[in-house]
Amino acid sequence: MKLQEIQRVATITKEDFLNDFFKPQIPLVIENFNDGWAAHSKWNLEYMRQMAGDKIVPLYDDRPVHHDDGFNEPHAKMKMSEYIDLLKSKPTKYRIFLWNILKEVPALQKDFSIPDFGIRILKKVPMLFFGGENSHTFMHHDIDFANIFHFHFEGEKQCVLFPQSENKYLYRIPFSIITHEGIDFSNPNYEKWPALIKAHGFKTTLKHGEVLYMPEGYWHYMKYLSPGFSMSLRTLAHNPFNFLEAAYNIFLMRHVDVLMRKLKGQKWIEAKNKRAITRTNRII
Ligand SMILES: O=C(O)CCC(=O)C(=O)O
Ligand SMILES: [Fe+2]
Repeated sequence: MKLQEIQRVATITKEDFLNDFFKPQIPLVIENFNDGWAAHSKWNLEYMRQMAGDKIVPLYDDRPVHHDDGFNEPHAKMKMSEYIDLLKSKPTKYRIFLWNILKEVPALQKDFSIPDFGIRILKKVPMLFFGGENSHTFMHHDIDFANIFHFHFEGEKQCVLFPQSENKYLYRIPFSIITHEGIDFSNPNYEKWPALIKAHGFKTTLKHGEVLYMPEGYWHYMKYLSPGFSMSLRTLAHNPFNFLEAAYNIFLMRHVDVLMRKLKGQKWIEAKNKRAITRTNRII
């Protein structure tokens, strides 16, 4: 893989963001984004314990997909305060994924406002993600091909991104939005995954207070180097082809996959994993 460092700016105007990053769909890190957000100084794991300690949170680890798993079904549950103790005491695979702030902890809304980057950010879906040291999310792209603004708090997070143009090298799983789960994108084994050598992507390490802009449909792998959390804000896909692809994913692809899991069970998962390998290796 050839990974280029994502461009960084201290701050950026709306015009420059639109012209230099949104229109050409280039990722960016804004280091000192601060719209007067209280979140900037307040948000850390201890504050989350105060605000949401008694909430029961859904947790995900990195176990491979199993046909019995529903779409985004959690692997464990515990109280937020216990989860934060766990994060702080030792490395853990458990992550919180797509936790809607408005639904779960509405009081957190007063700590941030929806920023104006010149594109319309959806107000109802600010999502939180938490992870322990060394936990990671599978390489995936979001099902809705959104533009994503990913605000990071506490700790450090390693990010590896690929545009959709690299799909053919990534061992994509059919009828899904992930790549083959056997790949470690923080240290890939090229003997096992030779096509990855040809993939061109981006990388960065996010620190507290930084915002990562991910263009539409960008693949992302994220590894928490230390315990921390992030909030993602999103816009609808602007490119009409991406918008159509999103609609196909949401209204058809997802349901076909669920149906086939029911009909064929684990064989369906195995067949998809195999197909990811044969169709990718064929092109090299
Ligand atoms: O940081 C994570 O755990 C995943 C973030 C993510 O996938 C997203 O913001 O879309
Ligand atoms: Fe994502």
